[in-house]
Amino acid sequence: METIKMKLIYPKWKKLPGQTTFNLPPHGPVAFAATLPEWVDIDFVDENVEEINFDDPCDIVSLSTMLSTQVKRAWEIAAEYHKRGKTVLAGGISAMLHAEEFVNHVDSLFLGESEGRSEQVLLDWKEGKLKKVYNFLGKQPPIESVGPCRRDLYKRELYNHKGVQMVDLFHASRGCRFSCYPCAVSYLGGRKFRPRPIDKVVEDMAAIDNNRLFIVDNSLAQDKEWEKELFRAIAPLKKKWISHTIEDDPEVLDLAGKAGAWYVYQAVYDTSDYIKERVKRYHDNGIGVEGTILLGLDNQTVDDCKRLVDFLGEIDLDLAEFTIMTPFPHTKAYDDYLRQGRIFDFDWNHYNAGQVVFKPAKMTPDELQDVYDYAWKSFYASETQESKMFRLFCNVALREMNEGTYRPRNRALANKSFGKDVDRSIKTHQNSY
Ligand code: B12
Ligand code: SF4
Repeated sequence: METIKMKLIYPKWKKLPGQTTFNLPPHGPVAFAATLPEWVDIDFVDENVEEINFDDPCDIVSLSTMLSTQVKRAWEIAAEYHKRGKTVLAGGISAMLHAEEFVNHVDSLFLGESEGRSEQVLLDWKEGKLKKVYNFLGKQPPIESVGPCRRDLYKRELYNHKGVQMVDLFHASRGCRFSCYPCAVSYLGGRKFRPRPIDKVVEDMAAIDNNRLFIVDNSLAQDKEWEKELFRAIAPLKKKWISHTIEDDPEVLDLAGKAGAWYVYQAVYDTSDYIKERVKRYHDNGIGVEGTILLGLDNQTVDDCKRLVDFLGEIDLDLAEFTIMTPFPHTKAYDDYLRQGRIFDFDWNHYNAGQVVFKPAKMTPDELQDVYDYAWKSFYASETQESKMFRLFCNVALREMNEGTYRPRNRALANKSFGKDVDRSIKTHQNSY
């Protein structure tokens, strides 16, 4: 088959004002790239870290989007390529969540997971029979068909934050059996937990030339036996990893800690002793905790939000991330608020979880915006986010030094950025758990 050149683009999205500015290598585009036949030569551009040269020669353009805040930029990019007479395909999470509008901006929209399916799309295009929509929503391919991502497409030097090695994104499972109110995952993945075969996970993970990973699975609290098997199997790889929630079970947490769990994103939704002890149990197993705190739920007043923020000081979180309740399309929240006439802003660039786009039940939109600003300022008043992150980084680097796997990307740059001898600081740092 004659080789074709594809320009694969991950459109830019704007970081929230309070957020640190590092960029992680995006997962969707390289997972999609892995499903393309070998006769496709890919030129990958992550617009968050480099500019697009619209005049680079290519036969076809593919856009891969994850967040709602990327879709309008994706449409601008498509328009630029249309001016140059190129065919534009699109896929990815927010292409699915905004499909009704997206389809008007591209030549072909792909909905669903692409394993075993992308070659046919390109063959259709070659024969001049490209369909406007390829809809595989609700029809997931066999999980065994998920293979290693095309990580060779990353320009590694662009993901080097202040000389510190960033994480690689990794999938050990797909789907989620839960269906939480503000979440779109059940719409995307069909409300079914789909674990990958453990031997494939180990093989795939071992081949990644990076000791630090973000296991992006929706939740590691879905199948205890699989989790235990997974953690036992990956422990010898000595990787260090971030993840979403891990099952609250003594044996699972113990195995997770031994398998290299570095820190987790854990929802902090109330001020109960349960949450306090949950955080402690992670720490007891050497696992850090970044609390994720959603503000603006229908049962919350301004005082409730402030009480929740104060409570964070008592539970010894390593980091906290605050988000404003946002009714993302294809969530229960969106359906309810829309029906109740409470959504007043449909500009998808504002759907970044840092801006109020709906009328909260027990406060005004301005009050919610203010309490969100208060939360960030208050939590990081005594120690900056950068400094807290550095401590988490020290924890992992210390463990790596002890295991002989420590490999800073750029020592000189790290020392300059942090204004100190980073390696010495790590060694003298007291592990906080
Ligand atoms: C990893 C992740 C993140 C990472 C992203 C890191 C990075 N640089 O990529 C981080 C932690 C930064 C993140 C942040 C947020 N996230 Co997030 N995140 C995810 C998560 C868990 C996985 C995404 C992923 O990597 N999927 C794996 C890849 C392989 O899947 P995929 O992209 O669908 O790709 C497949 C297909 O779509 C297809 N495909 C992909 N591209 C293309 C292109 C073409 C042309 C074709 C044909 C096919 C195709 O092929 C692939 C293989 O089958 C999803 C949930 C989920 N399960 O998807 C939420 C999710 C995307 N996030 C979400 C949210 C809410 C957020 C936050 C707003 C909330 C928060 N504070 O955490 C923030 C962002 C706000 C901000 N301004 O900071 C929402 C979406 C919201 C929205 N509509 O914008 C999701 C869906 C979860 C949810 N709760 O509903 N997130
Ligand atoms: S991915 Fe997380 S928030 Fe979404 S349904 Fe599953 S458990 Fe709930």
